[in-house]
Amino acid sequence: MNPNLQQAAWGSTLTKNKALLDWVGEMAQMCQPDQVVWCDGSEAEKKRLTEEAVAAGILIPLNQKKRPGCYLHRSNPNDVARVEHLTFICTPTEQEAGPTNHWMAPDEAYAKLGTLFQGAMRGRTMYVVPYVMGPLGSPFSKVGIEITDSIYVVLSMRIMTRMGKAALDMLGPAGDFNRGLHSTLDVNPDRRFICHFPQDNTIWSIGSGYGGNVLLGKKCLALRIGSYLGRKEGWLAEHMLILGMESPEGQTTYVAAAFPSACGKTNFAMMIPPRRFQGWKIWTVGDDIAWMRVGSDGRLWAINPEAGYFGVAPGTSVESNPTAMRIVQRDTIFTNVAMTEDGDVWWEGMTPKPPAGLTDWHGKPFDPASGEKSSHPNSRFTSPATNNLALSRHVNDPEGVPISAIIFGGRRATTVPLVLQSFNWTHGVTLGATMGSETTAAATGKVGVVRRDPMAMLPFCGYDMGTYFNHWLEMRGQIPHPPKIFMVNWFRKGADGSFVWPGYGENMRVLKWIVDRAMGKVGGRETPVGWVPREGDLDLSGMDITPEAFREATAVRVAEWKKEIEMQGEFFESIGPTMPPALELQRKLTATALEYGAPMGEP
Ligand code: OXD
Ligand code: MN
Repeated sequence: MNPNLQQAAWGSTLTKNKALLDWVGEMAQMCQPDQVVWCDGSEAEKKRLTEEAVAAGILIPLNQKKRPGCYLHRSNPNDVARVEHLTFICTPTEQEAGPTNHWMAPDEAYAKLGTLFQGAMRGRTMYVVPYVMGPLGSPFSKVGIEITDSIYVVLSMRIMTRMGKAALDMLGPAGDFNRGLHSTLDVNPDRRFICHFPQDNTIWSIGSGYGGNVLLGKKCLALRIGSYLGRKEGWLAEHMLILGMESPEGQTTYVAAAFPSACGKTNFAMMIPPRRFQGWKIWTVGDDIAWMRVGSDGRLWAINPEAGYFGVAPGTSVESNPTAMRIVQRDTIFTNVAMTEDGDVWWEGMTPKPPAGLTDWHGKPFDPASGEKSSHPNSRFTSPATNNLALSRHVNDPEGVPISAIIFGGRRATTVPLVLQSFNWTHGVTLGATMGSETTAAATGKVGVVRRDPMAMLPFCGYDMGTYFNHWLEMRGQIPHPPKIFMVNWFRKGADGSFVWPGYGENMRVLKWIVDRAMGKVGGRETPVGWVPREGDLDLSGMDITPEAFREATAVRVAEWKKEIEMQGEFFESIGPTMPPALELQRKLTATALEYGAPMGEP
């Protein structure tokens, strides 16, 4: 290796950690960058890198009067989303990765990607990005180092994580850090791989610049490697938002909620209660990921490992999420949104009509008559959590916040009521394990097929799904005071095809019932599939909903559920031999209750 480079890889003034210096040296040897830059996370570094990114056309400055500190990034059009078919779990055996993951043998993956990484950074800078997932100094937190050749990644990691010198200080001389290596290479889908090596606490990502594939702290470490570590160490890494609901008396109750990607987690985590709930507040702890452990008081405590939001832009508006609209007002990197004539941003759903003179996400003049979208449907904003006026003051608490309820949210046009409380932990785990969305004709040609997304973790569980369900079941034995488990469905449709529940801020009413149930303060109706609110149990005052619509929203129909239970059986079978018998027994129990409990089914 060129001696200057050797010096740069080895000669960091930021750390003396031998394991880290050795590894960076080894990666530099393989990737052969022109220089190695260790990131300290300082303001001066941010300024320097932003200027470089602007000069290179990687970031386009937006109107600094309207959006101070905001930039637009346009990705390669072939690189706009996570790539599940190119995402691999590289465990020694295929069984460990399980039937829901793509698997590659570790030796094969290291060899295949190693060939691609060989000389990949020639003519480029290698950035070494130390970061912490979780509050600094928390025993829950994990240190990662991401090596990347992308300034966009460095600047995004600076927003999404606690990044820089503080991470190295927290690591000290320990060798226990996640080793992340990333190169955009030539952004060619044929040379794009996202490989996870749970046993080595290592991630190699090549050929992409898209956030979910390359901000390695997020989906790769906090969920895929995190879930593996969680099982090994006795905790849970989940695709869940965390929020606190504060009553007018000042009492705050925390819940964690899992919804599939792009199903409104960010909106729910930042919900503004309707007028009827004057004096109530929702505080955001996190909008995407929760790490949960048993606290010394026997309750389940959660931290948000992230420090920012990587939110979907389209559909975000003053109506759907006023808090997010304020968050993106400053210090935000927008990816693949449209730009207005005066250097502001716009996306579908921000306002009813696009402003004149838009530039689309490809950088071309936008013609609203073209039938195209001005912004990519998966265009994003990357913003610091500190921009959030509703940010919980407990986000940096090393122990996190105590969770009173866990919510699983499906996207079902039929069958699943607005809200359902499980009878017990095993039943709750079954509700989570069978979460799913009904496909539409537009998506698959088959209407009413349910795509299961257990616990919203299908793309993110770093090991075998049946073993993951078992870990959830086993956690019960460790939690003397477990949270109550619920399922919600904002997406049920009536006979006319329209949504029966208005959603958004009105979901506060459902949340209030959930929290009151968790505290044993409110009634409900027992059905064969769980508890649902009766009329009068849910506060509907000041809301425009007819009693018929409410009954429709909360109906449990025996015929629909019998079909559902049968489909769940097929899904459980697909999980294979590690599927826990307890969940299958629970499914059969529900089938029996449906058989004998028909009168309870209809309201
Ligand atoms: C996701 C995301 O894809 O959070 O779930 O970006
Ligand atoms: Mn997500």
